[in-house]
Amino acid sequence: MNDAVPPPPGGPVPWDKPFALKLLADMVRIRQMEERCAELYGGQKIRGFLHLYIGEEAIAAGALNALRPDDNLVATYREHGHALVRGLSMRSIMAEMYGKREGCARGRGGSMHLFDRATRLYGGNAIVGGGLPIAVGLALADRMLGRRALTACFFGDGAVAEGAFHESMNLAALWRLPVLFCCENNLYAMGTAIERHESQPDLCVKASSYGMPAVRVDGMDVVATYESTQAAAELVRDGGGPMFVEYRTYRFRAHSMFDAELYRGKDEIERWKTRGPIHTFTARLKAQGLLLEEEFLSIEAAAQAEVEDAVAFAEAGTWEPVADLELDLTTPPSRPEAATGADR
Ligand SMILES: Cc1ncc(C[n+]2csc(CCOP(=O)(O)OP(=O)(O)O)c2C)c(N)n1
Ligand SMILES: [Mg+2]
Repeated sequence: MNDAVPPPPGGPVPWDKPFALKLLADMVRIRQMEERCAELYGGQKIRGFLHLYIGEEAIAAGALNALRPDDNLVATYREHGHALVRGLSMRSIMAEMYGKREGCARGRGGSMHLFDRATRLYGGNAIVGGGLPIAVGLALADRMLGRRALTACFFGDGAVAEGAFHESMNLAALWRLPVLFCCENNLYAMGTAIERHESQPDLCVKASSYGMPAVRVDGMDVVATYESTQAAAELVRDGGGPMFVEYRTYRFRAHSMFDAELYRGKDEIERWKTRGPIHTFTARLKAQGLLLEEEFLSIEAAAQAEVEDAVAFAEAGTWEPVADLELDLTTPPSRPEAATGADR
């Protein structure tokens, strides 16, 4: 139960028009891509697991635009938006969703494992908390190589209850590694509300106990996510050690495509929708004279065209031949027919 819904984000947008519209466009692109993914899932074009980010777009759009191309990125299974803002083409994301060879992980990863070395996206990850030790390792490697970059590690509130979270926070703080811990606190881990899985539901208090600075940010306000991530990233890059940013957010859709949502009321979802990151930001830009209705419509139309192009690309993509199935295996598969009597 999460009854307390703060007022919608508001106030002046401190950016020039091109930058403000870029961040708006990023949120719209994520939203439209994922709404199409939901339809494609219904049509069994996308199969397996699918976790939508709808409602949470201001985090990926704001935080990732505040990073530099040299920074590493580690994400979760709810990472479609992160991949898109990071610069992966929507085509390569959509083809990966389909499981086609033209996808960013050659169709072997699917929705939960978008990966792209060129943009330093070191993966979505199906394991809750699984990205945190990877992020600490990447940051340690950077330190040893003398690279001045940080590793931004995104994870949900549910990861805070995992051992990997504590081990990673401890080592990163002890060794003052350049990790930006980005917690997307959407108040639920699957069907479990945060008060039911955390002994200390104030996640900043928990993070501070490791001796690293922690800030809470309105994760539905793209101005706040950008500004606070940029400030935190500067500190981390300048050798200030790791930092923890808690983005308070809310997902508007079910946890995944298999979730009857019996753990929260429709009224709660509706109240959080008043804080929707796209419509509140759009209203602020219009009030400030930074956005005209026709400009908004053309942003939407461009996103729609990009989505349809990506779907056509994925449809035209190819399946990996069965003969290639053993590619990339590091251990030769054991074959029962080749086993000797001694093996048995
Ligand atoms: C180690 C591990 N335990 C359990 C699961 C099953 N599981 C999948 S998602 C999830 C909830 C995670 O919630 P949170 O970290 O808050 O992320 P959100 O889905 O809210 O973005 C769980 C428990 C898993 N994938 N990995
Ligand atoms: Mg969560």
